[in-house]
Amino acid sequence: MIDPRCISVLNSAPGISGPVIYWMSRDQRVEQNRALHYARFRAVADGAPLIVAFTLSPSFIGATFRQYDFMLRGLMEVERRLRELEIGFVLLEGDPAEAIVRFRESIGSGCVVTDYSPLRISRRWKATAAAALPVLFIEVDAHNIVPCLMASPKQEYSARTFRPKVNRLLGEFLIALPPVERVPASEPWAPTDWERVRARLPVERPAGTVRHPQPGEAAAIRHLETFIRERLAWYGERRNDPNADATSGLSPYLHFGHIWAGTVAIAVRGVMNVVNSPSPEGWEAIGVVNSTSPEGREASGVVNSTSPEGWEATGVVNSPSPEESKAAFLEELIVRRELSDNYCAYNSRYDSFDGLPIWAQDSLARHAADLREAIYTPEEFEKAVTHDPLWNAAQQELLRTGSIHGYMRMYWAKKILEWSPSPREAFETAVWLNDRYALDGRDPNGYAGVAWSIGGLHDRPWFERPVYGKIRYMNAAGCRRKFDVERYIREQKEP
Ligand code: FO1
Repeated sequence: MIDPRCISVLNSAPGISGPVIYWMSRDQRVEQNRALHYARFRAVADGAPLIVAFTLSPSFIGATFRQYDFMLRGLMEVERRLRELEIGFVLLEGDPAEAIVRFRESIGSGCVVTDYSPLRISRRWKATAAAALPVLFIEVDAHNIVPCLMASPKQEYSARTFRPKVNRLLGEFLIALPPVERVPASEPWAPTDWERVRARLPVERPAGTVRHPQPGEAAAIRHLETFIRERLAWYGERRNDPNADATSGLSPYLHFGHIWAGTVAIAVRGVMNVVNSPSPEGWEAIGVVNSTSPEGREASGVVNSTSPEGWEATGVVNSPSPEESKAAFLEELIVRRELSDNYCAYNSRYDSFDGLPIWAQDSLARHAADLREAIYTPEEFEKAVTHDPLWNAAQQELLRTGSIHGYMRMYWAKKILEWSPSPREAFETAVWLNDRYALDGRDPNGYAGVAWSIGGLHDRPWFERPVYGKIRYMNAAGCRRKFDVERYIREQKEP
């Protein structure tokens, strides 16, 4: 059974007998999906069929064909897997709230279950559906490890305040679910015509080819296995080197829910030996994540990190051991990622300059009129035509691959602050480009990342300087000290 602390009731209508619908949105997978498990439990208890419905919205926060393509190919796998379990799958087009209400009526469903997202658009869909559904409507946090609303009842100030809250509950929620079994009462459903769905998608298809990872649940697991086998041991040492290929690359899979963060955490925590480990004996000491608490690492000065994996600024590492690599990765996977959900859940202006901490807004406003070394329009940023080859390389990486290496993402965002007419416009440009081109854009992690880089979110005031005010500064010299900048620039031009 699913822990009731993962569950919220969204309306006051009764659950009645009839098919159960799982309205899938954020967690687009079959295994390790608490919402699907809960819906299945209700269906089996009632002797009723279970149908998974995905409502395909004609627009989603600036997403273009590259994100829809990744998502739809993942959903094809969901449909295939569900068919093997004799669970129905249906793709509904049009306005999501209206579509789900109509569909429920058409099959006489007695209960609708959905997954959790803190984003406004998802909340709006659910609020509209909750008002119109005449049957019980339930939300299950299938995305976070510790359910977002359970981890904390308020917006957290920083990782330092959030970490103990998550760590206290981690043992109670980091639990693998059993594999999904057939639902006896379910009937076969007509297969989705994916080609027709793709052809009709009314979304923009910006020019340029995208080389991105294979989508879907199976690919996500393979990606995780490769990361653990080949890169995890080097993560602490090399994650800030964009030429080193040491980061997990799991972000798009986590965004679309092709994999549960808990699956990743359990696998990483369980690693006792790693191929290519710099010191294999080091792995023998690895226990649970709490055994090397991030507080301990910060106190000892080994890791001085302050942001999610994708937006890391100052990961300072003195030849970390594989054990420290693992703890550093888990800190980002669990604490920093779930802190982003906390930000979006409790700050309705998460994607705007107005959502930033007041000290940061005030400080940036005081420096809004400072002389800039250059000023670019959003379109110039988009086309990667600034005076700085390093910045252009990061933007080229985004255009080509749908992602920017974690360390460079920060440089990318901070220079947008430096070269925009105002901090507010900088924030809007960074969010626009990230939403439009990043495979994992439109995610709480992306909004928190931009807010961290440009607006001091979850950070502290630093020394005052032009344009940045008290926002943490970053420059190309810092990049040069960390990695071979010329090589990175070259490789973005000739991938
Ligand atoms: N969720 C849906 O339920 N329907 C959609 O049509 C849809 C499109 C979409 C496009 C790009 C993207 O990045 C996400 C999209 N999502 C969609 C949802 C997404 O999985 C998450 O719910 C949110 O991004 C929250 O993190």
